[in-house]
Amino acid sequence: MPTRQTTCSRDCPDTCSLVVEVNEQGRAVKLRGSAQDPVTQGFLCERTSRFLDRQYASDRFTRPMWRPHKGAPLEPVSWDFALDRVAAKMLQCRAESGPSSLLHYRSGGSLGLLKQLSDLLFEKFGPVTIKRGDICSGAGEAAQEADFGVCDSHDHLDLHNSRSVILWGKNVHTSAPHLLPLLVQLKQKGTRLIGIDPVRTRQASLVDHFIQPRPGGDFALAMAAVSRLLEKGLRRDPAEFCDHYPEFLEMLNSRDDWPEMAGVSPAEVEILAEALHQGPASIQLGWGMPRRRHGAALVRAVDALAAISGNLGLPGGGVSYYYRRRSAFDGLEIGGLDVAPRSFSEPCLGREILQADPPVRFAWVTAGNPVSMLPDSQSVRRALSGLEMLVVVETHPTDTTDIADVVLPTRTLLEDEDLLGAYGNHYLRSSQPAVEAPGEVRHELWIWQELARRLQLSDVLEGTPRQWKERMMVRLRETGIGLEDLERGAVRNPYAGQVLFAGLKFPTPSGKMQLIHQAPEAAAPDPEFPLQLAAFSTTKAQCSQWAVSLSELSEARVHPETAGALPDGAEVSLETRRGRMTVRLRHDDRVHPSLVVLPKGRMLRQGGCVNQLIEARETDLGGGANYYEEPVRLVALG
Ligand SMILES: Nc1nc2c(c(=O)[nH]1)N[C@H]1C(S)=C(S)[C@@H](COP(=O)(O)OP(=O)(O)OC[C@H]3O[C@@H](n4cnc5c(=O)[nH]c(N)nc54)[C@H](O)[C@@H]3O)O[C@H]1N2
Ligand SMILES: Nc1nc2c(c(=O)[nH]1)N[C@H]1C(S)=C(S)[C@@H](COP(=O)(O)OP(=O)(O)OC[C@H]3O[C@@H](n4cnc5c(=O)[nH]c(N)nc54)[C@H](O)[C@@H]3O)O[C@H]1N2
Ligand code: SF4
Ligand SMILES: [Mo]
Repeated sequence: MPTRQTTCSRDCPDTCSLVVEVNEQGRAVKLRGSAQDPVTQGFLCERTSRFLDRQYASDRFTRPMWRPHKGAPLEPVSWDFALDRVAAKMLQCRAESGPSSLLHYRSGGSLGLLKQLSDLLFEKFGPVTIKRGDICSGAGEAAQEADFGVCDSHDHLDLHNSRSVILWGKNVHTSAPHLLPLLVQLKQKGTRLIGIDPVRTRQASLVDHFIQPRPGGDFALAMAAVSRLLEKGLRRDPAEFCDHYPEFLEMLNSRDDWPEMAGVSPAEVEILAEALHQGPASIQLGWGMPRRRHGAALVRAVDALAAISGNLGLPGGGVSYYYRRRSAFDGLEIGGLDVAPRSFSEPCLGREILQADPPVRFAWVTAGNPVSMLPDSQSVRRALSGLEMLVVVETHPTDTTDIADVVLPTRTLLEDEDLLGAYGNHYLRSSQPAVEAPGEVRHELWIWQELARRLQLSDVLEGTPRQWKERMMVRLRETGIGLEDLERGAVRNPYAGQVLFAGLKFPTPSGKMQLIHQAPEAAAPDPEFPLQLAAFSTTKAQCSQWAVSLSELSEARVHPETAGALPDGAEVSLETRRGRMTVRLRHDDRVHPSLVVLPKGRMLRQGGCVNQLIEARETDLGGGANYYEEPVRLVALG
């Protein structure tokens, strides 16, 4: 059967090269991972292995849809009908209330580089109101930028130089599966693997040592390990390459109960400290861990631990969190927050729209499902429902399209044409259509160009997708890499080094690493809601895009001790200060006793969404969302 090659554009660190088997009718019949791609290595994750069910789902949007009035069902209309009305409303809002009365919201439904052109159009039209911060990795990125001056990672193959690899809050089996073969290989050759997670994930059976701190206990764990390292003796004086070392020591010495605070034993601290002391040790930080109130402080504490233990700037070391996936491509001239007349905190989007003065009248949402995925779903729903016009560019129905006035159908990852960097490796890839889009589905660039024409901005986005890809390849061409090379397969980013901060030089104003020197305040316990609610990724879903049919109720996993008299399988009420939701209880002794774990991604339209229970709050830095520490209680259904 003929095959076509493209790239998975989902919000996932791996960015796999896909091989699509296409039959004579032009229908994709099988998806495989490319064996030629050094990261993909011939296999796909569970959710994309099942993507053909989603690709050919009967509820796929294949025509523009229009809601004649609020509450009415969506009706199919022509592109001209839909875009004429959208453009007229945009011009009206700008003329009557200024550009800040329009909101542009783009999330991570596709990580294609061309998706930024939507930002460009809305900036040229306005600039309009945009989001500020980042619910996904905002806190972690801001933490590393504060410490190192940049948030980037060692090459993943540099792990071959590590004596120990510490998987800190990183659920590789679920959210970065293509790192697994490398970890297995490293283990076989004797690299020591350590996992740190409040949930004993499948990783516990892979690693040599699994440490299960209390959720958010990572700051204290890092401090406990630094204390132990100081007792062992340091290889190099941190003051030579770090600012604020005396203040850091003062903070460290302000208490002596760090292991108890972290909820770990001195023996576990010793395992961690010894691995770092021997070095080289690489810390692989998960993207999830910093999604809590003091998320950035946790990352900064881990960065400090790596610095003081002598594991920065050398092969096999480093704290790898996010790979700068756009860095090799030429950027677009977008001013972003510098020019936006107004920005709303992404985690608090619902409340910010509801309180906006002057009010928001129009919103354009693309590549996201904010009603289900942002904290406090109900306020997001109320805020977006109350606008004069909500336009959503989508492939499939969501909680957000359920309240949209206009839905514009766009291509799936098998139909798309774009460029991709990865946030879990240093490879660059291209996507090109493996199958034709059905019905009246259009590439997003076509949608923006048609809109631009109606807004008298035709010149802003001129060009085909391929021409735009070429425009982003100028710097790469200078190194001899062309678009044709990316279309043939993954190419390593020639601008990314193997190792960061060689010679212990940091791109900070002083040239030194910045040590955190203020401990976060512990949250006051909430006796009425004594547990913490968190919803983590599962292998069955990509955020709100499920690959399996869902059971009637969401499952809440709790430690049997925590469940007490509530039996396994019982229907219980999960209650926070924001609301309540009926869930099925599952006893699971791998979950830390203070946690209630739900799957991330279920929608309101699927019988309940965890984010309806989660308050909208920002993290300490970077405008992240505090998703993982919502005070909660379990109540028997009477
Ligand atoms: N299958 C699947 N894969 C995905 C996604 C998906 O929805 N499904 N989502 C994608 C997205 S959007 C992203 S951002 C990435 C990353 O996706 P994330 O879901 O952010 O995954 P992880 O980085 O593995 O972070 C989650 C891990 O952090 C642990 N954790 C939580 N709190 C703490 C803590 O306080 N301390 C420590 N040490 N650990 C903690 C959790 O128990 C869990 O094992 O993955 C992508 N991959
Ligand atoms: N409780 C809780 N909530 C969380 C998290 C958590 O851990 N716990 N994780 C958070 C994280 S890390 C993230 S990144 C966010 C993710 O939140 P979102 O980015 O909103 O993620 P999705 O639910 O995947 O929604 C993306 C939508 O884009 C659509 N789409 C796919 N391809 C395209 C395309 O090419 N163009 C357009 N226009 N649309 C496309 C998909 O059909 C899908 O409906 O959720 C956050 N929400
Ligand atoms: S979602 Fe991630 S692991 Fe799955 S195919 Fe896409 S890039 Fe690969
Ligand atoms: Mo994310």
